[in-house]
Amino acid sequence: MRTRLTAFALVLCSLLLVIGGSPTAAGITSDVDLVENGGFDPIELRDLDPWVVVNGTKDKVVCGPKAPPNTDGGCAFRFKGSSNESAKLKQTADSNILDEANALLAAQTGQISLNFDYYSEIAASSLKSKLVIFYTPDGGTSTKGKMTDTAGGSTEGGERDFIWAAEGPAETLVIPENATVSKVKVTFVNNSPLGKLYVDGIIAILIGL
Ligand SMILES: [Ca+2]
Ligand SMILES: [Ca+2]
Repeated sequence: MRTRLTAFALVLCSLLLVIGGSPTAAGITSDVDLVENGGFDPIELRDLDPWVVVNGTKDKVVCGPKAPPNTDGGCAFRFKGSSNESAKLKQTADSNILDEANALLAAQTGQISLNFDYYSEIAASSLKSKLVIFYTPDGGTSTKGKMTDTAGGSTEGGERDFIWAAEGPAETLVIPENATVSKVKVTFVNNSPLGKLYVDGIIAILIGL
């Protein structure tokens, strides 16, 4: 009987852990999403918020038949090139996200990565991505961390068959334990003279090391 009760207790504990998410041994959230609405879905909303478009010239969320084949969730953000194009898609993390990031960093070193999917049929396409973070190390002075990437050309998968391709800065940013984050901004800048290119599945994530 005792053995059976012990087994039952173990199963119950496992269930509670699963229901409660994926806490670390210390019970701290193991990762924080630094951007929201990285997928621009669902179709009914065509939702841009909380992203902001600057210098927009026909740059917007597109869904359904206006999105490329195999668009995850049905919607993506479309940049349309033009002469002197410098359209920006940007998002600044809100205070709730900063609070979550600082809670994670209170007990562990953090590491930030930026990934997204990119689709382009035009060889002249060029899209810069950038993540900037301002933080103050424990007892230190305000520090700026930055990582960038330039996605260029078409995403031809062979025989004029275009595909969604994974993109993003190859490096990651390491944020010291006990640092206080004051700002996180993710920006995409389109420098394409013509053609359309699409981004979707934008994920900027802070993990504990
Ligand atoms: Ca999507
Ligand atoms: Ca444009």
